[in-house]
Amino acid sequence: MSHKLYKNLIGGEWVAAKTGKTFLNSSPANKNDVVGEFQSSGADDVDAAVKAAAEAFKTWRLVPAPKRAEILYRAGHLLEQRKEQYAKDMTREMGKVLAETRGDVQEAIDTAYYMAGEGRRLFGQTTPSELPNKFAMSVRMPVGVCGMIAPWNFPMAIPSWKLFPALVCGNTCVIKPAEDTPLSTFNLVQTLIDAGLPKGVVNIVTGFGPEAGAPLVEHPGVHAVSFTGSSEVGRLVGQVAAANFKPCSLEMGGKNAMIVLDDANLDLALDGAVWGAFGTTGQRCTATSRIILHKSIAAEFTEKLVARAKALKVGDGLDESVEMGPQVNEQQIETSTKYCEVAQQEGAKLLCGGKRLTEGAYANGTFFAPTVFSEVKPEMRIAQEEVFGPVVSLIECSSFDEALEIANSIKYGLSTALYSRNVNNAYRAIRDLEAGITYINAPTIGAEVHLPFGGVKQTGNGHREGGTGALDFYTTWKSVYVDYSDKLQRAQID
Ligand code: UN1
Repeated sequence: MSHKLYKNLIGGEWVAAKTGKTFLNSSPANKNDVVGEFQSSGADDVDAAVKAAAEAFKTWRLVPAPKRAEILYRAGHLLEQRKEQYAKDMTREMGKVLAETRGDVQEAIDTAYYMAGEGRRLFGQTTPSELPNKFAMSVRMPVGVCGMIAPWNFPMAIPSWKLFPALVCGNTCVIKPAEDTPLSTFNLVQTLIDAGLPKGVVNIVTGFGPEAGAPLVEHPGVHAVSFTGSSEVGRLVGQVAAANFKPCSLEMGGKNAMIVLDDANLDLALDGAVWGAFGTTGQRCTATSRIILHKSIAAEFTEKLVARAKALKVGDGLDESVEMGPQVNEQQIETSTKYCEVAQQEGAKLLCGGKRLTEGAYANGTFFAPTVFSEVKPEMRIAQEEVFGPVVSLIECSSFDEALEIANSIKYGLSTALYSRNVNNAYRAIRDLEAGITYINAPTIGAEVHLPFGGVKQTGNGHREGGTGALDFYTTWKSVYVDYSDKLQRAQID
């Protein structure tokens, strides 16, 4: 089957990488289905893109924010019209089921409208001066050229979390999409171009981390870096950024716990567990990967969860009846396989799944069976390390206090959930769970775009995407003093 060749977008032109190399993007449901051929870029390509972004910044920063926002409104509208096609492209390139890829495009639409609204806000502060006849305020200024490295699990939503706030704030961008999902970034950026985005304001450089991602982080012309991905790579990104005093937003791993107490609505908790653990094939940084069960309901919950996991229809996400798609690539299958081995060596009990699916229609794809482990102890690796696959660990507890302690006994702190009908427990969970997100009677996944998204501990480095947190990252404060007294006034002295 013939496939399309995609080029980098630099200064508004589609150009081949100077490396002369390309790579193929194929479907995880069927490796023979080639989605497209993309540029395998290197440092020279990144350099050209950063220069184009720097040139575009000279004029883009001067476009009034409400006018910049109009482009986002139009892009949101176009995304609505293109939602179905872009969802199909996304399912084809990364595997998650159509209902979810539609949701992913919807998240970009939501972000477009939310951030477009910021065009007429971007609030700063006005505040009295300590001196007479003097006016004081703070205003948001764009940061400059922003380098963005995006993951494959939310191939349109997460690039939109990065691009849209950056743009409304007056920045220009160079984005490197994940090598597994470049097409969704192309679709997103094409929409911005069709909505009227000027040349060079967003540039795309495709390729792999070491060759294309590293030079983007290192480039002296990049003023801020936004990265979503593994903690391993995030640490490197953070180190390079720190050495250059570059603002750097890192959004990384999770080992998200759902606590189910003895007073929970068990059927509701089950629905939440299935969705939280196996939605997106477990490949969300917010995925439910630990379920902490009160011992009095553990047996019943476990039995029902295993039945639900076994009944899930796994297959090609383009088939509307499929409930769980493939994992994104061979590497993720290897990781899931490895953790299933490690868990069993540690003494966890495999209740279902635990292996790759290879028969029949699964033969050409990277499918992994929905997997449940019981008898997991909080300190086991399967309870501590991120798998990023359809693998969930059940841990028993005797009390709410113990559940909170287990939930917090990890290095990550992204999302958490409590199922309980006791309002006192709910408020304690909100206060005591060490995480950037806590859900009450809802699973660990499902963040909305107008609230801050991110985590504590090793999940992040203190920044937030979504909501006004994104504006804080993509702007820098300028404090302004206007003295209309016509004389020298000395702060702290006169
Ligand atoms: C991610 O897991 O990488 O909250 C992002 C959610 C989605 C975003 C997840 N809205 O699950």
